[in-house]
Amino acid sequence: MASPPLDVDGRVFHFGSRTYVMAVLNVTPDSFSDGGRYLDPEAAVAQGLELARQGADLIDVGGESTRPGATPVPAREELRRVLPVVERLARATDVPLSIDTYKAEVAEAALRRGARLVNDVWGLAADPGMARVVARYGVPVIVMHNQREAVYGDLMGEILRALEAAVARARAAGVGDDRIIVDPGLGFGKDTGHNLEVLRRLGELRVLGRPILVGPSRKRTIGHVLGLPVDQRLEGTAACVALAIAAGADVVRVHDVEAMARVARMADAVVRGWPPAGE
Ligand code: HH2
Repeated sequence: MASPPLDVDGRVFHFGSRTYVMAVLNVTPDSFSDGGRYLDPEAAVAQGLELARQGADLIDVGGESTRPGATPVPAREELRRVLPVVERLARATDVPLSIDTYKAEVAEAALRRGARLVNDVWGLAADPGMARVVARYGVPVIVMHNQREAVYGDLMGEILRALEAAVARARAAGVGDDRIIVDPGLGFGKDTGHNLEVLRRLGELRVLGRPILVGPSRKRTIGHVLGLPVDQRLEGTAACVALAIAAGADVVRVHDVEAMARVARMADAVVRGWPPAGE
């Protein structure tokens, strides 16, 4: 059964009717694929507007790279990077902004300046204040599975249990039941075999009864399979996006918005029927 509709500041997401596209906007010097390109707030805002033009349903602004080996960033520096961009972009576009952070202080400051969702790659477990901030602002939250070591006895079972625990943390803090989106965390504490298996078995996350977000975009698994550098992973990303949709994804987090919005629309026509409801 489809998850209930999600109202994000007046924009309603009807999960099940189509796949939604979350655009990546990294305001970092070291993100694995777009690091350094949008450090200047002006360039970041211009890129945000371009992503909106290309069809983004959400724009995910991040100020700290989470790629393996990236240098951790203190909250002060993360705030310095993201706040000017969130503040200006929120005024310049109607597309809801999410803040990609696991720090409550960064999330709260971004929410005050116009962000409308929180994307936490540590599933509300890294900062004890995070769930409370999400609840206080009444915003939706993406809880992602993550762990340090790529070691599993039962891959999907362990991801499911960890996501259940993240959902429980959100609910215990008072986050509305219909405001929690789950994400298996491709590339986070997972090797290539794990990532491929997660994509293949994504539909198993449906038992959680939440919208599913997945972020395969340009990731290392694609590089491993195809033997291609990060700037040549468009087709690999497209294959993952289409198959994720067939397996039950509701939202895809991508860098190449125009191309992946087309891939999603085509995959939706096959998976969800044609013509789309409401057209
Ligand atoms: N992947 C990245 C960052 N944030 N958030 C969610 N919910 N799901 C993901 O799969 C995910 C995420 C990593 O990608 P990117 O932002 O491009 O790189 P970096 O972490 O190097 O900035």
